[in-house]
Amino acid sequence: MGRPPLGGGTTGTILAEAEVIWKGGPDLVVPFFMPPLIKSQGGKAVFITDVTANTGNLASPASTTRYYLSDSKTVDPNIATVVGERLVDPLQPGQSSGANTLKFTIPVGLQAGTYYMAACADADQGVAELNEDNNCSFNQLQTSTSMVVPLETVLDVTPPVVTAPADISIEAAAILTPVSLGVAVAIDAKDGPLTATADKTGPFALGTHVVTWSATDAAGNTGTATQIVTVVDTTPPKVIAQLIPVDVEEDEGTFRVVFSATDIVDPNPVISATLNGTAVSNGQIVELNRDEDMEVTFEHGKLKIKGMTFELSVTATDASGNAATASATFSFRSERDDDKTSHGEESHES
Ligand SMILES: [Ca+2]
Ligand SMILES: [Ca+2]
Ligand SMILES: [Ca+2]
Ligand SMILES: [Ca+2]
Repeated sequence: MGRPPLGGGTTGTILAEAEVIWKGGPDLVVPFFMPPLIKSQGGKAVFITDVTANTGNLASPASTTRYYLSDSKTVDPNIATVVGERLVDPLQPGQSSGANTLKFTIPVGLQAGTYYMAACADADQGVAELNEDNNCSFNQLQTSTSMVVPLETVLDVTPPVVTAPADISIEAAAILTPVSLGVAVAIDAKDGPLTATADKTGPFALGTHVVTWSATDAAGNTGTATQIVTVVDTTPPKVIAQLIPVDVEEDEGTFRVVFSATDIVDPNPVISATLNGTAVSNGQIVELNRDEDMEVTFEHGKLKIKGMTFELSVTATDASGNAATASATFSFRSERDDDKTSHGEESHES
C-alpha cells in the first residue's frame, strides 16, 4: 500500500568496515481501538475510540484515521464498509492523538449479523512512513500492537413480538374436540421472523383453555401471546322413549318401559321419565287398562294405570344444561273407532 518508506538521515564511514543505515521518518499506527466487534443493527449508533500514535523518529503531518466495518474477522480496508473517519493532528515522534469517543451510525440496510471493525491510520496514504504495513488496528507488528477491546455495543434484550391467532369458540364434536388453532406470527427486531409454538394443541375438553404461543430469539429472549379456545356444548342429548308390548289384549296389557339418552359430550346425561305423570324407571314392567276413569295403583309392586291414552315422557339434560324430551304413546283398540287402531309408537322431540 502506498509509497515505499522514505530514506533519511546521513551515512558515514570512518574506521572499520561497518555498514550503518539510518532511516528516518514518521510511523503512524493505531495502538488502541474499540470496538472491534459489534452486535447492533443498521441505523443505530456505534461509539468508537481509537489512539493514533507516531512511533517513528520524525514528526508526521496531519493525517486521517478511518474506521471500517466487515462481516468477517479479516478486515480488508480496500473492500470493507467505511463507517467514518477523523482527522489526526500533526504528531511529534512518540506522540499520540488521545483517545476519542466518536459516535457513528451503522449504515442502514446492513444485513442482520455480527460485524467486525478496524481502524487504519493515514487511510488517505498522504504520509510517507517508515512502515506502511502496520497502520491498522489489526496489525501485530513489531512496532505496534493494537489493543482491541471486544465490546458488544448493543445487546439484544428485546423479546420477539408474538401475535397469537384469533380466539376460537367451537362446538364440541366429542368428549375431546380437535381444534385447528391457526398460526401465530413472531417478529424479532434483530432476528426477524421467528417460529412461534403453542404450549398445547388439543384436542380440547369442554370449557375454556388458554393457549400460550411463544418464540425465542437467538439471544434467548422469549416473547409470548395467548389465544383463548372455548369448547361449548349447545347440542342437547338424543332421547329414545318406548312402550314395548309384552302381553296385550283388547283393552288391557303388559308393557316394558324402555328409554335412554346419549350426548356427544356428556357420557351420563340426567334422565327422568313419567308414564301418565307417574315416575317410571327404565326396564320397568307396567300394566295398562283401557278405562274412562283415570287411576294409578300399585298391586304387588306392579304399577297399574287406567286411562284412555297412555304417554311415556322422557327428559334428558346434559352437563351444559341442554335438555331434550321424547315420548311414546299407546291407545287400546276401541269398539267405537275400530278404524283408528293405534299401536305403540315412539317419537323424538327436542
Ligand atoms: Ca505505519
Ligand atoms: Ca502512509
Ligand atoms: Ca430480540
Ligand atoms: Ca350436549
